Amino acid sequence: GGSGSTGANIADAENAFQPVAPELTILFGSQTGNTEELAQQLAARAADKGVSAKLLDMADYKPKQLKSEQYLAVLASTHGEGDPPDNALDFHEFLHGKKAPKLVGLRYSVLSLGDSSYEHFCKTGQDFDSKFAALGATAMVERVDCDVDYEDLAEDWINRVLEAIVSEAGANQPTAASSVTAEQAPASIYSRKNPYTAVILTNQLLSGRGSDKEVRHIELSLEDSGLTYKPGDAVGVYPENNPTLVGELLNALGFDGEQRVSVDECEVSLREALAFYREITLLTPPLMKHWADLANDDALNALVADSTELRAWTEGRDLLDLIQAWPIAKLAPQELVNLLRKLPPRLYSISSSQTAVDDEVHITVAAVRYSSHGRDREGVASAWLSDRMGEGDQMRIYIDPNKKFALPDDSKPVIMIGPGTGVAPFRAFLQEREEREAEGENWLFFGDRRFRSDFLYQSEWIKWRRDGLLTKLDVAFSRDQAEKRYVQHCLKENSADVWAWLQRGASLYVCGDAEKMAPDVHQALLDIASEQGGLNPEQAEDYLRQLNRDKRYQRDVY
Ligand code: 2AM
Repeated sequence: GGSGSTGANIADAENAFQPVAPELTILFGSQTGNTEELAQQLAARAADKGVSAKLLDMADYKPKQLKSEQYLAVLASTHGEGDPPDNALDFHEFLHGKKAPKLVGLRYSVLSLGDSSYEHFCKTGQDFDSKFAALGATAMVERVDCDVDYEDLAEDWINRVLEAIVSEAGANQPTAASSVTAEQAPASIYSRKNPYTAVILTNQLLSGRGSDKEVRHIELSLEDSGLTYKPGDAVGVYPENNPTLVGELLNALGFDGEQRVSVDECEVSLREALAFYREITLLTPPLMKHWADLANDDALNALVADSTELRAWTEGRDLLDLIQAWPIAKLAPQELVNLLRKLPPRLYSISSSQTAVDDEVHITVAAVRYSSHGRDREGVASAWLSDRMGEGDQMRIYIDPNKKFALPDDSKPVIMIGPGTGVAPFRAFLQEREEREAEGENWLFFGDRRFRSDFLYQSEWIKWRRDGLLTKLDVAFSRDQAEKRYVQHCLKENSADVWAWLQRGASLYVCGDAEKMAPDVHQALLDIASEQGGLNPEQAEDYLRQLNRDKRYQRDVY
C-alpha cells in the first residue's frame, strides 16, 4: 500500500483497543412502506453513531436467530382488524407459537404505526412488545405507538433507541454504511416531509353520464422534480379541507380566523391551520378524551368512558358536530390547534407507467360524498380534487414507493383483480409491459356497477385486448342485471383457467376495497385451490400464504 507499513501498524494498534461495535438488528413489518422507510432511517443513523446495524424485512428473518441478538428494534404497522402486515405474519405467528425461545438478555424496543381512528390501534406493535416482554427480553426504550402523523414521535424514538444503545455499550467510531442493507436514497430531494409542488395537466371525468359515482382521471406534471416511480407505487397528496366547512367551524367557535397560531414551528392564521394543517373531519378516541377533559360535562364523560358508545357517536360526525354538541368556553385558538391531528396526506395508486408517460404521473380518483346526521359530507382529498382543483392548479405531492405491489419478471403471467378505482395500478402495469414488450401473459378482472357508465378506461383495455397485450379480460357489472355479479364470480367461473395460470407461475394482484372485496376474492381463490388442486381448507390457506411469501399474491387494498 502507498501509506507505508508504519501507518498500517498504528491503525492496527488502534483497532485492537477499539471496543466491538454494538450490534443492532432492525426488523420491519410494513404493508405500504412507511415503517420500512423509518427502519432505513434508523439504520443510517445507527451507522453514524458507531452502532453496527443490520436491516431486514421481517419476512426474510430467521426467527431462530433471535436468541443470538444483542439489540433488536422492531417497527410494525397494523391493518384492518388489528392484523399484522403480510410480511410480518410468519414472524408474528412464530413468536406466539410454542417454538418461541426464551429471550432473557435481549434488549429490544418497538415502534408501532397505526391510525387512532381504528379500534385496534397499533395492535401489531403491542403484540410484539408484550410477547418480547413475556419471553424475558427487556425494553431498552418503552414502546411508542404512532398515529397517522407519525414523523415527530418516530424521530424521537429513533434518537432514544440509539442513545440507549450508545450509553449502555459505550460510544464508538461511525461504522461503515455498508453494514446497512438499505436501498440507496432516492435521487429526488422531494419526499413526504418535503413535498413537490406539481401542476395539474388534466382533470377530467372518467365515469359516464348516469353513473352514481364521480370518478376522475388526473394527470400531474413531475417536470424537473427528479421524482421517479414504478408501477404499483402510490402518490401521496396533501389536500386542503373544504373552505366552507372551515368557515362554519370558525363561526361556531366565534373566531374570525385571523388569530395567529403556530403549527410545526411556523406561524399561520387559525383559518390556514384548519384549512391546510389539521384534521377536522374525523373524531378519534384520543381527541374525544382530550375534549372531555376540557368540557367537563357528565354526558360527554360517560360517552368517552364507553368505547362502543363512543364509536357509535363519532361515526359519521366531525369537529363541527363536536363543537356544537359540547362547546368549550374560552378555548384558545392555539389550544384548539394542539388538540387536532395533523392533516395526513392521502395515498392514490398511480395509474400510469413512467416508462410510458415520462415526467407525468396519473391517478384515478373517486369522489367520496355522503350524508349523515342531517348534513352533506365528503372525503377531504377526493372532493377537493373533484370540486376545487382544475388544470393549471398546483398541489403538493410525493411518491410513496410500494415494494409489496410490483410486477414480476417480464416472462411471467399476471392475473390482476381490480374492481372500481382498484383498476388504477393495472393501467400502470399494462402501460409498462407494453413499453417493455414483456412477453408474459396478462389477465384483468374488472368490476363496477354498470357497463355503460362505469367501465373505467374501457377503450384502453379494449385496444390492449385487441392487440394481444391483454390475453384475457373478464368484467362483472354488478347492477346490470337483477342478481349482483362481482369479480369473484368471474374468478370462480374461470376456476380451471385461473388454476392453470397459477400452475404456470402466474402472480396474483388484488387492488381496491379492503373490507368486503378483498376477503371475498381471497375466499374465491381458496375455493379455486380446493376445487382445482384438491386441497383441503387448511392446505388452501397454506397455498395462498406461500404464494404471498413468494411475492406471487400481492394486495394493495384500503
Ligand atoms: P355494488 O356497488 O353494486 O354492490 C366497484 O365498486 C364494484 O365493486 C361495484 O360493482 C360494487 O358493486 C362491487 N362490490 C361491492 N361489494 C363487493 C364485494 N364484496 N366483492 C366484490 N365486489 C364488490
